[in-house]
Amino acid sequence: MKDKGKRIAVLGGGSSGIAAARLALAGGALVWIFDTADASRFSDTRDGLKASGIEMRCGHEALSAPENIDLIVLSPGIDRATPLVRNFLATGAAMISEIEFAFQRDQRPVVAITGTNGKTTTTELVTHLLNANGKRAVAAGNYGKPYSEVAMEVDAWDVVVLEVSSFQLEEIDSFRPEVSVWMNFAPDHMDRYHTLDDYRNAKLRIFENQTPQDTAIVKAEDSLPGIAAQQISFSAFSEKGDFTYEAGEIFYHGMALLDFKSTKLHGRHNAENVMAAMGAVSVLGVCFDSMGEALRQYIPPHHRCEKVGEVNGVTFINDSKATNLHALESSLRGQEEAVVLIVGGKNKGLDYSELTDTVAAQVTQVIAMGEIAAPILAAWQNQILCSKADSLESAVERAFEVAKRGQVVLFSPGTSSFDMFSGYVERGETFKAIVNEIKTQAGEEV
Ligand code: UMA
Repeated sequence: MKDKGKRIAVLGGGSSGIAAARLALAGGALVWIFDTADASRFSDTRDGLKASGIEMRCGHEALSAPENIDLIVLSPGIDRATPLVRNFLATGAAMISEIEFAFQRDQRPVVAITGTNGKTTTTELVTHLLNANGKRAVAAGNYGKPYSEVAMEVDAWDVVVLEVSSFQLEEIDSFRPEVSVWMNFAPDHMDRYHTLDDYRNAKLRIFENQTPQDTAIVKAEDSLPGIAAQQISFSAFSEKGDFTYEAGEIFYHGMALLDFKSTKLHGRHNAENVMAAMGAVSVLGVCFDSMGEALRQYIPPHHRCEKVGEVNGVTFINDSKATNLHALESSLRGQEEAVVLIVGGKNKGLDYSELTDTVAAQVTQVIAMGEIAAPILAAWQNQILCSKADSLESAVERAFEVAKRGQVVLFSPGTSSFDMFSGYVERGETFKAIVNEIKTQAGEEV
Protein backbone atom coordinates (compact mmCIF):
# COMPACT_ATOMS: atom_id res chain seq x y z
CA MET A 1 0.00 0.00 0.00
CA LYS A 2 1.82 3.01 -1.37
CA ASP A 3 0.18 5.56 0.91
CA LYS A 4 -0.11 3.57 4.14
CA GLY A 5 -0.19 5.91 7.10
CA LYS A 6 0.29 9.10 5.03
CA ARG A 7 -1.80 12.18 5.77
CA ILE A 8 -3.08 13.47 2.44
CA ALA A 9 -5.02 16.69 1.85
CA VAL A 10 -6.95 16.89 -1.41
CA LEU A 11 -7.89 20.43 -2.47
CA GLY A 12 -11.18 20.60 -4.38
CA GLY A 13 -14.23 18.36 -4.02
CA GLY A 14 -15.09 18.11 -7.73
CA SER A 15 -14.73 14.97 -9.83
CA SER A 16 -10.93 14.91 -9.82
CA GLY A 17 -10.65 15.67 -6.09
CA ILE A 18 -13.08 12.94 -5.10
CA ALA A 19 -11.33 10.41 -7.37
CA ALA A 20 -7.90 11.35 -5.94
CA ALA A 21 -9.23 11.04 -2.39
CA ARG A 22 -10.58 7.55 -3.12
CA LEU A 23 -7.26 6.53 -4.67
CA ALA A 24 -5.38 7.83 -1.63
CA LEU A 25 -7.76 5.96 0.69
CA ALA A 26 -7.30 2.74 -1.30
CA GLY A 27 -3.55 3.20 -0.82
CA GLY A 28 -3.98 3.27 2.97
CA ALA A 29 -3.79 7.04 3.59
CA LEU A 30 -5.68 9.20 6.04
CA VAL A 31 -7.55 11.54 3.69
CA TRP A 32 -9.30 14.92 3.84
CA ILE A 33 -10.97 16.91 1.07
CA PHE A 34 -10.98 20.70 1.39
CA ASP A 35 -13.37 22.81 -0.66
CA THR A 36 -14.15 26.47 -0.12
CA ALA A 37 -17.70 26.15 -1.51
CA ASP A 38 -20.57 26.06 0.93
CA ALA A 39 -21.26 22.65 2.54
CA SER A 40 -24.79 22.68 1.08
CA ARG A 41 -23.21 21.99 -2.36
CA PHE A 42 -22.02 18.62 -1.11
CA SER A 43 -25.09 17.43 0.79
CA ASP A 44 -25.42 14.47 -1.62
CA THR A 45 -21.84 13.28 -1.36
CA ARG A 46 -20.42 14.31 2.00
CA ASP A 47 -22.07 11.62 4.15
CA GLY A 48 -21.14 8.87 1.73
CA LEU A 49 -17.52 10.03 1.68
CA LYS A 50 -17.45 10.17 5.47
CA ALA A 51 -18.85 6.64 5.70
CA SER A 52 -16.04 5.43 3.45
CA GLY A 53 -13.45 7.19 5.63
CA ILE A 54 -12.89 10.49 3.77
CA GLU A 55 -13.56 13.66 5.73
CA MET A 56 -14.70 16.72 3.79
CA ARG A 57 -14.22 20.24 5.11
CA CYS A 58 -16.10 22.99 3.32
CA GLY A 59 -16.50 26.78 3.34
CA HIS A 60 -14.49 28.54 6.07
CA GLU A 61 -13.62 25.22 7.64
CA ALA A 62 -11.56 24.41 4.53
CA LEU A 63 -9.14 27.18 5.40
CA SER A 64 -7.74 25.50 8.51
CA ALA A 65 -5.19 22.88 7.52
CA PRO A 66 -4.76 19.84 9.80
CA GLU A 67 -1.31 19.34 11.33
CA ASN A 68 1.44 17.20 9.85
CA ILE A 69 0.10 16.91 6.33
CA ASP A 70 2.47 14.78 4.18
CA LEU A 71 1.11 15.60 0.75
CA ILE A 72 -1.26 18.07 -0.92
CA VAL A 73 -3.10 16.99 -4.09
CA LEU A 74 -4.44 19.89 -6.13
CA SER A 75 -7.53 19.81 -8.37
CA PRO A 76 -6.91 21.39 -11.77
CA GLY A 77 -9.52 24.13 -11.52
CA ILE A 78 -7.92 25.67 -8.40
CA ASP A 79 -5.37 28.39 -9.00
CA ARG A 80 -2.13 28.24 -7.01
CA ALA A 81 -2.70 31.89 -6.03
CA THR A 82 -5.95 31.24 -4.10
CA PRO A 83 -6.01 31.62 -0.29
CA LEU A 84 -6.88 27.90 -0.01
CA VAL A 85 -3.67 26.81 -1.74
CA ARG A 86 -1.46 29.44 -0.11
CA ASN A 87 -2.72 28.36 3.29
CA PHE A 88 -1.83 24.71 2.66
CA LEU A 89 1.55 25.49 1.12
CA ALA A 90 2.38 27.40 4.29
CA THR A 91 2.35 24.04 6.12
CA GLY A 92 5.51 23.11 4.20
CA ALA A 93 3.98 19.98 2.66
CA ALA A 94 4.73 19.11 -0.96
CA MET A 95 1.97 19.74 -3.50
CA ILE A 96 1.30 17.84 -6.73
CA SER A 97 -1.50 17.90 -9.27
CA GLU A 98 -4.15 15.22 -9.43
CA ILE A 99 -2.67 13.75 -12.65
CA GLU A 100 0.78 13.54 -11.05
CA PHE A 101 -0.76 11.77 -8.05
CA ALA A 102 -2.47 9.20 -10.30
CA PHE A 103 0.60 8.77 -12.52
CA GLN A 104 2.77 7.86 -9.54
CA ARG A 105 0.28 5.13 -8.65
CA ASP A 106 -0.28 3.65 -12.11
CA GLN A 107 2.11 1.48 -14.10
CA ARG A 108 0.39 1.51 -17.50
CA PRO A 109 1.60 3.40 -20.56
CA VAL A 110 0.12 6.86 -21.02
CA VAL A 111 -0.63 8.73 -24.24
CA ALA A 112 -1.14 12.38 -23.23
CA ILE A 113 -2.73 14.91 -25.55
CA THR A 114 -2.72 18.67 -25.17
CA GLY A 115 -3.49 21.67 -27.37
CA THR A 116 -5.91 24.55 -27.43
CA ASN A 117 -8.18 22.89 -29.98
CA GLY A 118 -8.80 19.34 -31.14
CA LYS A 119 -7.58 17.55 -28.04
CA THR A 120 -10.91 15.91 -27.24
CA THR A 121 -11.40 14.56 -30.77
CA THR A 122 -7.79 13.32 -30.85
CA THR A 123 -8.20 11.67 -27.44
CA GLU A 124 -11.31 9.90 -28.74
CA LEU A 125 -9.59 8.87 -31.98
CA VAL A 126 -6.56 7.40 -30.18
CA THR A 127 -8.82 5.49 -27.78
CA HIS A 128 -11.02 4.24 -30.63
CA LEU A 129 -8.06 3.12 -32.78
CA LEU A 130 -6.43 1.27 -29.89
CA ASN A 131 -9.62 -0.51 -28.92
CA ALA A 132 -10.30 -1.45 -32.54
CA ASN A 133 -6.87 -3.08 -32.58
CA GLY A 134 -7.16 -5.20 -29.48
CA LYS A 135 -5.58 -2.84 -26.95
CA ARG A 136 -7.95 -1.98 -24.13
CA ALA A 137 -7.72 1.81 -23.92
CA VAL A 138 -9.63 4.31 -21.81
CA ALA A 139 -10.05 8.07 -22.33
CA ALA A 140 -9.41 10.01 -19.14
CA GLY A 141 -8.12 13.27 -17.65
CA ASN A 142 -9.64 16.53 -18.80
CA TYR A 143 -12.07 14.42 -20.84
CA GLY A 144 -13.76 11.19 -19.76
CA LYS A 145 -13.01 9.83 -16.30
CA PRO A 146 -10.55 11.51 -13.91
CA TYR A 147 -7.14 9.82 -14.16
CA SER A 148 -7.27 8.90 -10.45
CA GLU A 149 -10.44 6.90 -11.05
CA VAL A 150 -8.83 4.99 -13.93
CA ALA A 151 -5.75 4.37 -11.77
CA MET A 152 -7.95 2.19 -9.56
CA GLU A 153 -9.27 0.17 -12.52
CA VAL A 154 -6.09 -1.84 -12.64
CA ASP A 155 -7.31 -4.87 -14.59
CA ALA A 156 -9.66 -3.10 -16.98
CA TRP A 157 -7.24 -1.24 -19.28
CA ASP A 158 -3.90 -1.68 -21.04
CA VAL A 159 -3.33 1.95 -22.06
CA VAL A 160 -4.49 5.25 -20.57
CA VAL A 161 -5.26 8.00 -23.11
CA LEU A 162 -5.23 11.30 -21.27
CA GLU A 163 -6.50 14.63 -22.47
CA VAL A 164 -4.41 17.04 -20.42
CA SER A 165 -5.07 20.72 -19.82
CA SER A 166 -2.52 23.35 -18.90
CA PHE A 167 -4.11 23.42 -15.43
CA GLN A 168 -3.40 19.73 -14.90
CA LEU A 169 0.19 20.10 -16.06
CA GLU A 170 0.98 23.02 -13.74
CA GLU A 171 1.88 20.92 -10.72
CA ILE A 172 3.45 17.82 -12.24
CA ASP A 173 6.75 16.40 -11.06
CA SER A 174 7.59 13.04 -12.67
CA PHE A 175 4.65 12.77 -15.12
CA ARG A 176 6.15 11.13 -18.21
CA PRO A 177 3.86 10.00 -21.03
CA GLU A 178 5.22 7.36 -23.38
CA VAL A 179 3.63 9.43 -26.14
CA SER A 180 2.94 13.16 -25.79
CA VAL A 181 0.83 14.91 -28.40
CA TRP A 182 0.86 18.68 -29.02
CA MET A 183 -2.06 19.64 -31.28
CA ASN A 184 -1.70 23.41 -31.54
CA PHE A 185 -1.59 26.55 -29.45
CA ALA A 186 -3.76 29.71 -29.34
CA PRO A 187 -4.66 32.23 -26.64
CA ASP A 188 -7.08 30.90 -24.00
CA HIS A 189 -7.61 30.90 -20.22
CA MET A 190 -6.25 34.41 -19.83
CA ASP A 191 -8.34 34.71 -16.67
CA ARG A 192 -5.91 32.24 -15.03
CA TYR A 193 -2.55 33.22 -16.59
CA HIS A 194 -0.76 36.57 -16.39
CA THR A 195 0.82 36.19 -19.81
CA LEU A 196 0.41 34.01 -22.87
CA ASP A 197 3.87 32.59 -22.20
CA ASP A 198 2.72 31.39 -18.77
CA TYR A 199 -0.09 29.46 -20.45
CA ARG A 200 2.21 28.02 -23.14
CA ASN A 201 4.91 27.09 -20.62
CA ALA A 202 2.37 25.19 -18.52
CA LYS A 203 1.34 23.19 -21.60
CA LEU A 204 4.96 22.57 -22.64
CA ARG A 205 5.49 20.67 -19.41
CA ILE A 206 3.89 17.68 -21.18
CA PHE A 207 7.42 17.04 -22.63
CA GLU A 208 9.37 17.82 -19.45
CA ASN A 209 10.16 14.28 -18.28
CA GLN A 210 10.23 12.51 -21.63
CA THR A 211 13.48 10.89 -22.76
CA PRO A 212 14.66 9.64 -26.18
CA GLN A 213 12.82 6.37 -25.41
CA ASP A 214 9.53 8.31 -25.62
CA THR A 215 7.77 10.03 -28.51
CA ALA A 216 6.48 13.55 -29.03
CA ILE A 217 3.90 14.07 -31.78
CA VAL A 218 3.89 17.74 -32.69
CA LYS A 219 2.33 20.19 -35.08
CA ALA A 220 4.99 20.86 -37.69
CA GLU A 221 4.58 24.64 -37.75
CA ASP A 222 4.98 25.07 -33.96
CA SER A 223 8.55 25.45 -32.89
CA LEU A 224 8.69 23.87 -29.44
CA PRO A 225 11.68 24.10 -27.11
CA GLY A 226 13.26 21.42 -24.95
CA ILE A 227 11.90 18.16 -26.37
CA ALA A 228 14.17 15.19 -25.61
CA ALA A 229 11.76 12.60 -27.04
CA GLN A 230 11.81 11.36 -30.66
CA GLN A 231 9.57 13.58 -32.73
CA ILE A 232 6.88 12.86 -35.30
CA SER A 233 5.35 15.95 -36.90
CA PHE A 234 2.11 16.59 -38.77
CA SER A 235 0.51 19.39 -40.75
CA ALA A 236 -2.55 19.71 -42.96
CA PHE A 237 -1.65 23.30 -43.80
CA SER A 238 1.90 22.99 -45.16
CA GLU A 239 4.23 20.45 -46.75
CA LYS A 240 6.33 20.33 -43.59
CA GLY A 241 5.80 17.28 -41.45
CA ASP A 242 6.06 13.49 -41.41
CA PHE A 243 2.30 13.42 -41.90
CA THR A 244 0.91 15.73 -44.59
CA TYR A 245 -2.41 16.31 -46.33
CA GLU A 246 -3.31 16.94 -49.93
CA ALA A 247 -6.54 16.83 -51.90
CA GLY A 248 -8.44 14.92 -49.24
CA GLU A 249 -5.71 12.34 -48.54
CA ILE A 250 -3.37 11.82 -45.61
CA PHE A 251 0.25 10.97 -46.43
CA TYR A 252 3.17 9.70 -44.35
CA HIS A 253 6.55 10.57 -45.89
CA GLY A 254 4.83 10.89 -49.27
CA MET A 255 3.05 7.52 -49.02
CA ALA A 256 -0.78 7.75 -49.26
CA LEU A 257 -2.23 6.37 -46.01
CA LEU A 258 -5.89 7.32 -45.84
CA ASP A 259 -8.68 8.74 -47.98
CA PHE A 260 -9.74 11.27 -45.36
CA LYS A 261 -12.96 12.02 -47.28
CA SER A 262 -14.09 8.45 -46.63
CA THR A 263 -14.29 9.20 -42.90
CA LYS A 264 -17.14 11.05 -41.18
CA LEU A 265 -14.77 13.87 -40.19
CA HIS A 266 -14.63 17.17 -42.02
CA GLY A 267 -12.07 19.97 -42.34
CA ARG A 268 -8.28 20.25 -42.33
CA HIS A 269 -8.14 20.67 -38.55
CA ASN A 270 -9.84 17.28 -38.23
CA ALA A 271 -7.33 15.82 -40.71
CA GLU A 272 -4.65 16.96 -38.25
CA ASN A 273 -6.48 15.25 -35.40
CA VAL A 274 -6.44 12.03 -37.43
CA MET A 275 -2.73 12.38 -38.29
CA ALA A 276 -1.78 12.93 -34.65
CA ALA A 277 -3.89 9.95 -33.58
CA MET A 278 -2.39 7.70 -36.27
CA GLY A 279 1.10 8.76 -35.20
CA ALA A 280 0.41 8.06 -31.52
CA VAL A 281 -1.17 4.68 -32.13
CA SER A 282 1.60 3.59 -34.51
CA VAL A 283 4.11 4.18 -31.70
CA LEU A 284 2.13 1.69 -29.60
CA GLY A 285 2.57 -0.99 -32.26
CA VAL A 286 -0.53 -0.68 -34.46
CA CYS A 287 0.33 -0.66 -38.17
CA PHE A 288 -1.15 1.95 -40.50
CA ASP A 289 -2.97 -0.70 -42.56
CA SER A 290 -5.05 -1.66 -39.54
CA MET A 291 -6.31 1.88 -38.94
CA GLY A 292 -8.30 2.74 -42.10
CA GLU A 293 -11.46 0.75 -41.43
CA ALA A 294 -11.63 1.87 -37.77
CA LEU A 295 -11.20 5.51 -38.83
CA ARG A 296 -14.02 5.16 -41.36
CA GLN A 297 -16.27 3.77 -38.64
CA TYR A 298 -15.43 6.48 -36.13
CA ILE A 299 -18.39 8.73 -35.30
CA PRO A 300 -17.14 12.21 -34.36
CA PRO A 301 -18.51 14.12 -31.37
CA HIS A 302 -21.78 15.86 -32.18
CA HIS A 303 -21.91 19.62 -32.82
CA ARG A 304 -18.18 20.00 -33.65
CA CYS A 305 -17.82 20.39 -37.40
CA GLU A 306 -20.27 17.51 -37.73
CA LYS A 307 -21.21 16.61 -41.30
CA VAL A 308 -25.03 16.55 -41.34
CA GLY A 309 -25.55 15.70 -44.99
CA GLU A 310 -25.41 16.75 -48.60
CA VAL A 311 -28.29 18.00 -50.72
CA ASN A 312 -27.83 18.85 -54.41
CA GLY A 313 -24.06 18.96 -53.94
CA VAL A 314 -24.24 21.37 -50.96
CA THR A 315 -22.70 20.02 -47.72
CA PHE A 316 -24.20 21.06 -44.37
CA ILE A 317 -21.87 21.28 -41.35
CA ASN A 318 -23.09 21.64 -37.76
CA ASP A 319 -20.52 23.42 -35.59
CA SER A 320 -22.91 24.61 -32.87
CA LYS A 321 -20.19 23.93 -30.24
CA ALA A 322 -18.29 26.99 -31.60
CA THR A 323 -19.23 29.33 -28.76
CA ASN A 324 -16.26 31.67 -29.14
CA LEU A 325 -14.42 33.42 -31.96
CA HIS A 326 -11.38 31.17 -31.82
CA ALA A 327 -13.51 28.08 -32.45
CA LEU A 328 -15.23 29.86 -35.35
CA GLU A 329 -11.88 30.87 -36.82
CA SER A 330 -10.54 27.35 -36.48
CA SER A 331 -13.52 25.80 -38.32
CA LEU A 332 -13.31 28.39 -41.08
CA ARG A 333 -9.61 27.72 -41.60
CA GLY A 334 -10.38 24.02 -41.74
CA GLN A 335 -12.78 24.32 -44.72
CA GLU A 336 -11.50 23.48 -48.16
CA GLU A 337 -14.52 24.64 -50.16
CA ALA A 338 -16.20 28.06 -50.37
CA VAL A 339 -18.52 28.60 -47.42
CA VAL A 340 -21.93 30.14 -46.80
CA LEU A 341 -21.66 30.97 -43.11
CA ILE A 342 -24.52 31.06 -40.59
CA VAL A 343 -23.24 32.89 -37.54
CA GLY A 344 -24.39 34.67 -34.39
CA GLY A 345 -26.36 34.20 -31.20
CA LYS A 346 -25.96 35.87 -27.83
CA ASN A 347 -24.20 39.21 -27.66
CA LYS A 348 -21.25 38.46 -25.33
CA GLY A 349 -19.49 41.66 -26.38
CA LEU A 350 -17.14 39.76 -28.72
CA ASP A 351 -15.44 41.77 -31.46
CA TYR A 352 -16.19 39.99 -34.75
CA SER A 353 -14.08 42.48 -36.71
CA GLU A 354 -11.01 40.45 -35.59
CA LEU A 355 -12.12 37.77 -38.07
CA THR A 356 -12.93 39.99 -41.06
CA ASP A 357 -9.91 38.85 -43.13
CA THR A 358 -10.40 35.14 -42.40
CA VAL A 359 -14.10 35.36 -43.27
CA ALA A 360 -13.42 37.39 -46.44
CA ALA A 361 -10.92 34.74 -47.60
CA GLN A 362 -13.25 31.75 -47.12
CA VAL A 363 -16.86 32.90 -47.16
CA THR A 364 -19.06 33.89 -50.12
CA GLN A 365 -21.98 35.02 -48.01
CA VAL A 366 -22.80 35.53 -44.32
CA ILE A 367 -26.21 35.08 -42.73
CA ALA A 368 -26.21 36.53 -39.22
CA MET A 369 -28.79 35.88 -36.53
CA GLY A 370 -29.52 36.47 -32.85
CA GLU A 371 -28.70 39.39 -30.54
CA ILE A 372 -25.28 39.86 -32.13
CA ALA A 373 -26.53 40.00 -35.76
CA ALA A 374 -26.41 43.80 -36.10
CA PRO A 375 -22.83 44.16 -34.73
CA ILE A 376 -21.70 41.34 -37.07
CA LEU A 377 -23.19 43.11 -40.07
CA ALA A 378 -21.54 46.35 -38.97
CA ALA A 379 -18.16 44.60 -38.68
CA TRP A 380 -18.19 42.65 -41.94
CA GLN A 381 -20.58 44.08 -44.51
CA ASN A 382 -18.05 46.41 -46.13
CA GLN A 383 -16.03 43.42 -47.29
CA ILE A 384 -18.45 40.50 -47.35
CA LEU A 385 -22.00 40.01 -48.61
CA CYS A 386 -24.06 39.85 -45.39
CA SER A 387 -27.72 39.59 -44.43
CA LYS A 388 -29.73 39.11 -41.27
CA ALA A 389 -32.17 36.27 -40.48
CA ASP A 390 -34.88 36.28 -37.79
CA SER A 391 -34.62 32.59 -36.97
CA LEU A 392 -32.30 29.65 -37.47
CA GLU A 393 -34.84 28.12 -39.82
CA SER A 394 -34.92 31.10 -42.16
CA ALA A 395 -31.10 31.35 -41.97
CA VAL A 396 -30.68 27.71 -43.09
CA GLU A 397 -33.28 28.02 -45.85
CA ARG A 398 -31.61 31.16 -47.22
CA ALA A 399 -28.16 29.60 -46.99
CA PHE A 400 -29.36 26.59 -49.01
CA GLU A 401 -30.89 28.92 -51.61
CA VAL A 402 -27.67 30.85 -52.17
CA ALA A 403 -25.12 28.02 -51.81
CA LYS A 404 -23.79 26.61 -55.08
CA ARG A 405 -23.02 22.93 -55.80
CA GLY A 406 -19.67 22.04 -54.20
CA GLN A 407 -20.01 24.70 -51.48
CA VAL A 408 -20.48 24.24 -47.75
CA VAL A 409 -23.18 25.67 -45.50
CA LEU A 410 -21.33 26.06 -42.21
CA PHE A 411 -23.30 26.74 -39.02
CA SER A 412 -20.60 28.02 -36.68
CA PRO A 413 -22.13 30.67 -34.40
CA GLY A 414 -18.92 31.95 -32.74
CA THR A 415 -20.88 32.78 -29.60
CA SER A 416 -23.22 31.15 -27.11
CA SER A 417 -26.84 30.38 -27.79
CA PHE A 418 -28.70 31.53 -24.71
CA ASP A 419 -30.63 34.28 -26.48
CA MET A 420 -32.46 31.65 -28.58
CA PHE A 421 -31.75 28.16 -27.16
CA SER A 422 -31.09 26.40 -23.84
CA GLY A 423 -27.51 25.60 -24.97
CA TYR A 424 -25.32 24.58 -27.92
CA VAL A 425 -26.79 21.05 -27.93
CA GLU A 426 -30.37 22.21 -28.47
CA ARG A 427 -29.11 24.73 -31.05
CA GLY A 428 -27.20 22.03 -32.95
CA GLU A 429 -30.10 19.57 -32.81
CA THR A 430 -32.42 22.26 -34.19
CA PHE A 431 -30.00 22.89 -37.08
CA LYS A 432 -29.86 19.17 -37.84
CA ALA A 433 -33.66 18.87 -37.79
CA ILE A 434 -33.98 21.76 -40.27
CA VAL A 435 -31.37 20.20 -42.58
CA ASN A 436 -33.12 16.83 -42.34
CA GLU A 437 -36.36 18.50 -43.40
CA ILE A 438 -34.56 19.95 -46.46
CA LYS A 439 -33.16 16.49 -47.20
CA THR A 440 -36.63 14.91 -46.99
CA GLN A 441 -38.10 17.53 -49.31
CA ALA A 442 -35.28 16.84 -51.78
CA GLY A 443 -36.03 13.11 -51.61
CA GLU A 444 -32.71 12.29 -49.91
CA GLU A 445 -32.38 9.67 -47.21
CA VAL A 446 -32.27 11.12 -43.66
N1 UMA B 1 -12.66 25.17 -5.46
C1 UMA B 1 -12.22 25.54 -4.19
N2 UMA B 1 -11.52 26.70 -4.06
C2 UMA B 1 -11.21 27.50 -5.10
C3 UMA B 1 -11.64 27.12 -6.40
C4 UMA B 1 -12.35 25.93 -6.54
O1 UMA B 1 -12.47 24.84 -3.21
O2 UMA B 1 -10.57 28.53 -4.91
C5 UMA B 1 -13.44 23.95 -5.60
C6 UMA B 1 -14.82 24.18 -6.16
O3 UMA B 1 -15.71 24.62 -5.18
C7 UMA B 1 -15.20 22.82 -6.73
C8 UMA B 1 -13.85 22.18 -7.01
O4 UMA B 1 -12.83 23.05 -6.53
O5 UMA B 1 -15.94 22.02 -5.86
C9 UMA B 1 -13.75 22.00 -8.50
O6 UMA B 1 -12.48 21.52 -8.88
P1 UMA B 1 -12.10 21.58 -10.43
O7 UMA B 1 -12.45 22.94 -10.95
O8 UMA B 1 -10.73 21.11 -10.57
O9 UMA B 1 -13.20 20.62 -11.11
P2 UMA B 1 -13.31 19.05 -11.26
O10 UMA B 1 -14.77 18.73 -11.14
O11 UMA B 1 -12.38 18.32 -10.39
O12 UMA B 1 -12.97 18.90 -12.81
C10 UMA B 1 -11.60 18.91 -13.22
C11 UMA B 1 -11.48 19.65 -14.57
N3 UMA B 1 -11.96 21.04 -14.39
C12 UMA B 1 -11.13 22.08 -14.66
O13 UMA B 1 -10.01 21.98 -15.03
C13 UMA B 1 -11.74 23.45 -14.47
C14 UMA B 1 -12.33 18.96 -15.62
O14 UMA B 1 -12.10 19.61 -16.88
C15 UMA B 1 -11.86 17.51 -15.74
O15 UMA B 1 -12.70 16.84 -16.66
C16 UMA B 1 -11.95 16.84 -14.34
O16 UMA B 1 -11.15 17.58 -13.40
C17 UMA B 1 -11.45 15.38 -14.36
O17 UMA B 1 -10.06 15.31 -14.50
C18 UMA B 1 -13.19 20.41 -17.38
C19 UMA B 1 -12.70 21.76 -17.90
O18 UMA B 1 -13.50 22.67 -18.04
C20 UMA B 1 -13.86 19.68 -18.54
N4 UMA B 1 -11.41 21.89 -18.24
C21 UMA B 1 -10.85 23.11 -18.80
C22 UMA B 1 -11.08 23.19 -20.29
O19 UMA B 1 -11.24 22.13 -20.92
O20 UMA B 1 -11.04 24.32 -20.82
C23 UMA B 1 -9.36 23.16 -18.54
